[in-house]
Amino acid sequence: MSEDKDKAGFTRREFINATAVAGLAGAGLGAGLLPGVASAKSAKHGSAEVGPGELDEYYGFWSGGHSGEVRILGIPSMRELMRIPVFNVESATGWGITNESKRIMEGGGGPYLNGDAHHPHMSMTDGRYDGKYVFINDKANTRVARIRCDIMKTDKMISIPNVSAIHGLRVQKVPHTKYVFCNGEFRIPHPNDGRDINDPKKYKTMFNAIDAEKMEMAWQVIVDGNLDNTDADYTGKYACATCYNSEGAVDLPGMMRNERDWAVVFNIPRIEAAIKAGKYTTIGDSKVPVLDGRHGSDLTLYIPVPKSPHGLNTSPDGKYFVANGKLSPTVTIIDIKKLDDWFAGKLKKPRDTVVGEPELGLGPLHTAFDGRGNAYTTVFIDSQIVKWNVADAIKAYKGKKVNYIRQKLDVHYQPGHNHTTMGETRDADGKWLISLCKFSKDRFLPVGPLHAENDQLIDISGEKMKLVHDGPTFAEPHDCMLVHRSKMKPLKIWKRNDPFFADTVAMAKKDGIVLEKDNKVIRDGNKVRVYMTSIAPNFGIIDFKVKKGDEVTVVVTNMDQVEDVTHGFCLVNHGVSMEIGPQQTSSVTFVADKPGVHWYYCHWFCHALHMEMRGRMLVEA
Ligand code: CUK
Ligand code: CUA
Repeated sequence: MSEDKDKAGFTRREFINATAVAGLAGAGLGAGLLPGVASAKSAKHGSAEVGPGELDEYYGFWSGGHSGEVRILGIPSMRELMRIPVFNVESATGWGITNESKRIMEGGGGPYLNGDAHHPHMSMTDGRYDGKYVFINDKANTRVARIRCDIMKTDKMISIPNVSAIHGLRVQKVPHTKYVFCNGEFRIPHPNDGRDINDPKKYKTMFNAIDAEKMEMAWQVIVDGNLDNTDADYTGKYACATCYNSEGAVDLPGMMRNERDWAVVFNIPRIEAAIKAGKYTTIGDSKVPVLDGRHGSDLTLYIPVPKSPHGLNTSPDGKYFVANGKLSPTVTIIDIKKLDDWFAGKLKKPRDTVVGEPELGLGPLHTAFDGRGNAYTTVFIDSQIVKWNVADAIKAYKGKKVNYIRQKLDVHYQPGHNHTTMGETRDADGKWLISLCKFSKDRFLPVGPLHAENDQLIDISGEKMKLVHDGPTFAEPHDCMLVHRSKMKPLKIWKRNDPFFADTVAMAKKDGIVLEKDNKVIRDGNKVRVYMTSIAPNFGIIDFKVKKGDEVTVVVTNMDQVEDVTHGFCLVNHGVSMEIGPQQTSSVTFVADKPGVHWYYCHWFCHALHMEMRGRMLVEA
């Protein structure tokens, strides 16, 4: 089979050889020889097959659940392209080990060793993905992180004050993502300092808005009940969240008592005006403006919907919020225009904003849209995806005899989220649907008591949904989002002035170091800073001496300019590992507490002499 040639005229094999030869000669490849991306056709529409060397049409961003990470899959091939460590500590890249990643995790109150990532969502401008950031929640440690899509690394993390467990997360879609909205799920006393622990009536939770650009808290709104999922509208005026446990109970039977809970609507302009007018409080040491949005507030609207609703999804035509019933076989369609009427005092009852409540099956959890007026709802207990027509469901609610159900497709098994290509934006294109199934049971080779989950790819381009692929995944993608590749512009090589390692550059500057060429050891009391370059297959320093007990910081700058030539720095028996991409600077700090000879080596395969790319740390007793 012939290999595609890239722009520089190299085949893949020649490219690797060229790097190896250039390295052997002791010089990196000149910038003029940077290989481009192999030209590739994209997959045929309607086929999930993406041949060797061909590129996928969509980037899929998958949450990694309690693995704490985010994964990038190519769609429709379902090939896993990358893992982005976020709330987890990761061995290969040194996430949670390097100084650069630790600084980011400290912003979120960590590092913790675990996370529980549910909802990855991309920043938008005018209701369309802008390719800039992906935001993700951590339910386990009440954090929200941001991934920069040019480098596909986490660049900010914050800990959300005054709440416990961040669950639902979505971005403001219009006019642009000024806020990231996220739900505090569990109810706790305010402040949570030992008071009221035996009095659940005094527990509360809050709806939170984060300033997306600064990654700082903007405001919080106290609610009744427990917040679950959320989404924003296409006017920039409203966000809506599902809200269960209207009973305010702390045990399961108590939370099940009421027949109805709520979809809560947040009026963003009113919230902003209230803050401007100083009508807010703060809690404990936190300076974040806190508003009271409980029943009786004019900042919110509580729409009663059947029993413990779960997913909340906005239709891409901007007309409706859809709240998924979970313990009711229905979803509730809320007309967003009628919210204007409600807040203008023109409606009598909150339920007057409801225009449909189709019955779909047992356990509706999440709904996706195809941009052609159809919705696709996962029904967990029935293990199905139900395709239904929104306009017909609204007609049926008015009493017309129409069948709004278009098709029920078995999925395998027990689906949670589902997601369509571009489906949470104005650009919903109705090509592919992903069903994230919580159980795989018999679909794959058995691998012990712990099973893979099953992410299924469904072709929705025609009249009928068609299951085309089973994709096993590790714990536990709750949610995903599918972005057309035209929206993405990831870098191939780091920029030397990238803010990701700016603090390390500043430290080097204080030491009088030029990172791009200096190979020097600086002693500062019992602190030792080792600055070195790396060019395949050499580290700029192959041995350095320190004393037992020194705190050592190793800073490596990768001077290779060749795409895909990443080096590593791994110090044996010290728990030290880091990735250094082309033109990146990475650093790690540890205590040299073991006298003797300790080898460090490059652990990212970079060159024919990769095995030889190493050096010694000599620790004097
Ligand atoms: S939740 Cu998991 S299936 Cu966290 Cu979005 Cu619905
Ligand atoms: Cu450098 Cu392997």
